[in-house]
Amino acid sequence: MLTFHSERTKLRQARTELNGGELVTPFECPERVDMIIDRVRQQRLGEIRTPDEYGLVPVLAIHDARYVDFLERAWDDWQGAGLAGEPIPAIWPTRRLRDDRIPDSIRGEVGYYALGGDTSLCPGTFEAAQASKDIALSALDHVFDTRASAFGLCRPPGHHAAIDQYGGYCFFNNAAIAAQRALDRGAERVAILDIDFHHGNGTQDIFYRRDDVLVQSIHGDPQHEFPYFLGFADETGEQAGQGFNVNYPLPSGTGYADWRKPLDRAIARLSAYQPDLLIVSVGVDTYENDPISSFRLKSEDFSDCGRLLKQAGLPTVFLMEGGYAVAEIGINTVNLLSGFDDA
Ligand code: SS9
Ligand code: ZN
Repeated sequence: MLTFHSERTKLRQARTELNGGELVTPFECPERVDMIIDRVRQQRLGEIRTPDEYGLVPVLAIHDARYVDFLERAWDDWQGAGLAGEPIPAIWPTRRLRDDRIPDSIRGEVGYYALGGDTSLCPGTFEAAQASKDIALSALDHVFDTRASAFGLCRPPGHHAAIDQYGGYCFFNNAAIAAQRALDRGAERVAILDIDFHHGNGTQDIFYRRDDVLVQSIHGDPQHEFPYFLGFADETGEQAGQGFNVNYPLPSGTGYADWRKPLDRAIARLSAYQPDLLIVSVGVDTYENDPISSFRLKSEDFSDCGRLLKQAGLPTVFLMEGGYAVAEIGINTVNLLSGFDDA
């Protein structure tokens, strides 16, 4: 399988993450990419290619223009306001406040556009987010043109990013941007399957009223896991999208035997939908030793998961999302991709 990779993804090097009331070194770090690419080489997964550049047009097909402009200038504006640390919101337009006005001071804007306080902005974030979506689009185009599968080593991840919201380490929704491009190139139906530990709230929200993208997510129950406020089983889509969103929340401590049951159901739902192409949001934070998650998948389980995904029989675009056990992230990710290739 072909891998799309860019060193530009490492331009995002935030110093801080607000975690449990402390500023820690971010879990979502550039070393994740090095570990994965090293393993791709070591295991000879296949050729590694640099992505093409697509500019902002495909981003604006999904995201709000003012949001994109905000991301581009946020770091400079924060510095310009004389603020010393990295941009982290301290107030949000939550219940009982108005969310129909956008402040014109940077502290207010950060609160308006952030979905959480876990994702500090830094110089290089906008450029890395652009590299990440270029990787997703290049992988999509390769799969669209050849019907062979591909891996986009995206970073920063994308599935928590909504039309005008960043957070959960995500800025541009790479999977959504790729799905929209497939449709714009003539696909009739696209399916997204999100196997990251966390619910893909951004992806769900973007396509919630549409029937041309089937969105399914297997994740830690939001009753007790990030993002807490979306990802429940009763969220099935609205209007034209009714029945085209499927959530499979699972309890803490879920191991592979119970994790693969919803995977089988998701693959069955996929087959009924008959999409032209499948996009897998790949998170390996379902791993037993992930520092911020609570499932118990073992490294060899990812190989079996890849094998099962092959059964869907679809041209497949794998896009990297989460996975924070840095020492094992390469093994787990490449196990999944090789499991698919070898099946
Ligand atoms: C650790 C918890 C907050 C949320 C996790 C985002 C995962 C993206 N401070 N971070 S795949
Ligand atoms: Zn995750």
